[in-house]
Parts: sequence; structure tokens; C-alpha cells
Amino acid sequence: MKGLTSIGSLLERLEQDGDLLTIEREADPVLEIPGLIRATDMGPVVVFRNVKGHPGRRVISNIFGDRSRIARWCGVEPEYLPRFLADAARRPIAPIELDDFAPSQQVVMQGSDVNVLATVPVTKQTAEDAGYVITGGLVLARDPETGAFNGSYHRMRVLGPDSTCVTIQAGRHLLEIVRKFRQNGQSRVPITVNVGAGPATLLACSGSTQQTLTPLGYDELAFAGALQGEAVRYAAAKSQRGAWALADAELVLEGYIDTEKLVSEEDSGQDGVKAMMPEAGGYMGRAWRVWEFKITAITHRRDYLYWSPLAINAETVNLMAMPAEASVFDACRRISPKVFDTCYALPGMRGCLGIVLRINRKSFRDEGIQTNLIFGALSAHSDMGWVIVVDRDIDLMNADEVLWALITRTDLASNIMITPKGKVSGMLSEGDAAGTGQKIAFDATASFRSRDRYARGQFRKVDLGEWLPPDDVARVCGRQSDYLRSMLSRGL
Ligand SMILES: [Mn+2]
Repeated sequence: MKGLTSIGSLLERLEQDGDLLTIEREADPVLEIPGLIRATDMGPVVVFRNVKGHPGRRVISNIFGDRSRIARWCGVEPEYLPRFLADAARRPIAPIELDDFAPSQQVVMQGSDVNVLATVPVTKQTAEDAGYVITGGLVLARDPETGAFNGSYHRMRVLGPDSTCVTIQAGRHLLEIVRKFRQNGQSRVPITVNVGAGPATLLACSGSTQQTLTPLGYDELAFAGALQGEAVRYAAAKSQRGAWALADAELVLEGYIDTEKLVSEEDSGQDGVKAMMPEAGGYMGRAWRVWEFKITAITHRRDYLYWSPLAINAETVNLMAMPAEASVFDACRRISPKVFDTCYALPGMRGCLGIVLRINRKSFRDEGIQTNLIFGALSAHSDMGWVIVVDRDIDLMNADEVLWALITRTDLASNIMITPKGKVSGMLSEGDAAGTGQKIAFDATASFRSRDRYARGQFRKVDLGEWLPPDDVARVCGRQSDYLRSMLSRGL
């Protein structure tokens, strides 16, 4: 991710690659922009240049909607993105403080000038949503004991001109930092909420819950530095002692979490009853009573873009999946660098509900290691509920091929494991309110001795264009599935 240290440098790169979609017609942040972001999911990065009610402002989304694009930024093949992240996490680059000018502080609004909905084109996604929700708010907090930064995303429903909710699920590192402040007698925890930054920073802070790659105390900004090959820059907040902002963010909300005050994500104040917004798990999220975030200043670049990711879109699913996959990759590589190849959370696994491991047995002595890898994967990320292990000949990024391996190679009598209750995501069928449930693993690999039985025929690879005119090629290829394309690309 070299050279991509801000949204500005990212836009230049996207222009060069022809991977930018610009919508000129005026679009409303209420329902319309979210509908368009949804409809352009997995396409080029989308920028809205004409936002209703916010003249001169731009909205950006779907930055992480396409794995091939992210892999291109990292200079690796998509299926080995987890290795790129796992390698980076082992050689962190500490962030550096700017003493003077920070681009994200070109404009500073304080006091009665603070009015979040007037300044920022926050979206409302569906008619059932509780309200306007900031979805790309990267909360930056500093551990009062160690000084290490913690960066994490938290949905924030706007409550008033200088007030939002801040929703922190159980197990998040930010809660641990809040606990330390409260232990010191401070009920107000200074933070900044940073919107839009270089993709390495946005990605490094997107690990969803407890994962082994960036455990409690690991500075996510140092991970981001490693991903982009240069230190992330930060600067002291303008209105909060003990808070620091990303110097290269587009927009920053400065303020504090008021831990003495519970506010509701929706107006009736009920807990877990009313709808909040479409969530990353794929269902409508529920609204809860949470802490309040009090805004003391808004700072931004003069011509800032507002990053508005949709939780339901591939963007958020990829952002959640990549650190989860890298955690699993790191653990499994330590267990067996010889047999473990790579891993992938299929889109239907919604980032971290399950994972596919791919192995490459080289002799009969490698038998059994797949089970050890399963334990590694289930422990590397606490949300994981499903693990499927496949052989080296399987395209693990294709759900149909993984399903095919599952139904043709799994020995049902001995190669399915259901664990006792562990920590899982509440999104899993098994997950209860306390976030516990059983986990399941399938060994869908053929044993080393039986591998010849599972051989596939090899066809000669042909270029249809040498036999057919372009419109006939398009008539054929246009209706071929990703599954078939995956096999044809390998001569199968
Ligand atoms: Mn953390």
C-alpha cells in the first residue's frame, strides 16, 4: 500500500487504474446515496460530487468493495492477502507526531459552530433505520498506561448538534481503555473520531473483536505503518487534552465518551427491540442503550470527502475479514508452515463467522495436521464458528467449489467436529446473548493415500476469440458462472 497515505493519494491511483466511478447528479444522503452505494457494491470506488443539502461536499464509498483492487495495492495475489497482513503485523512501524500543521485540521470548528448534521453529510440508510448513523468513524484512543494507540470502528447515531451514540460491543479493546480511565477516577474518556484516511490505516483498525493478530495493547497505527511502508502521522487534538487525531484523515470529530450517561440508539429508549440499520452479519441490527459521545470540535480538510461505508456491503465484510483471515493465517503458519497454504472467509461467512483453510499435504506423515490447524483457526479469532479445510487443488475463493469439496471429500463418520460451547459471534445460529455457542469444523480433504481417486481431467486451454467473433464470445462468457470461470482458468 506504498504511497497511499490519504484519500487524496488514493483518488489519484484510482484515476490511473480506471477504478473510480463518479456520480454527478445530485443525490440525497437520506436513503438515496445509501441506495446507490448498495447498487454499486463490488464495483469501482464511488464518489458523489453533488450531495443534497451539502453544497461543495463529496461522499466516497466502496473503497474496499473489491479484493482484486486491494490485492493490487498490496502487490499480491488476492488469495495471499492474509499473508501480506500477517507479515506486516510482525514488523510494525511506530506512528509519528506532527508538532504543527495537520491536513485534517485545516478547518477547526468549536463551541457554538459545532453542528454535525449541518457540517457532515451523514447518511440514513433505510426507511426503518433509527436515524443518521456515522458508519466509518475510526475511534482513536490512547492507553493511559502504555501510550499505545487503539483504533477501532464504532457505529455512531447522531443525537444532536454536538452529540452522538458510541456503540462498543463486549470484548472490544476500547472498553479496556475506558476501564483504565474510570479506574483513575476519570469518567470522561478523550477520543477522536476520524473519518477517511489512507487505506492502510482504515484496514489496520478494522479487526472486529478479539483476534490474535493485533491483541490488546498492540498499536493499530503501527500495524498501518507496516502496511503502507511508512509511519502514520498524528497530531494533538485542538479541543481535548489526551486525544490525538489522524493527521491525514479527511474529517475529525474531537470529544469524549461520557461513561456516566446512557443514551438510546433509537428514540423510544428500548433495548434490543427496535431496528438500527442493516448490519454486517446481513440482518437488520437492533438498537441498544449505549454511552454518549460529546463533540467538542469538528476539524477537517478544506475540501474533505466523507467516507460512508455500508455495513451490509462487501466493503465492510472485506474490512472485517482481512484482519480475521490474517489472524488465522498467522496462527496456522506457526502450527505448520509446510502443510498450511492460505485461508479465506467466503462472502457468506460475513467477515469472521467462518473460514476456509487450504492445505497441501506432501506426504502421508502430514496426515492429522489439518485437525491441529482447525484448533488454531478456531482460537485465532473468537467470532469464528465454522471451519472448512480443503485441498490445494480447490479454489478456496469460490463457494461452489468449496461446497463441492465438502460434499465429495468429507468423511461424515470421522471428519466433522462439533466443539463444546465457546465464544462465538452472536450472529451465528448457535450464538446466544452472551456470545457463546458451539463451533463446527469439516475436514473436506482427501487423505494423502486416496488422493489419486480425486484427480480431475485437464482440458486444453483455448482462446475462444480465435474461433468465434467477439459477440459470440460475449454471448457465451456473459452467462458463465464464476464457478465455471474458475475451473476454465485452470483447464478443468
Ligand atoms: Mn486494538
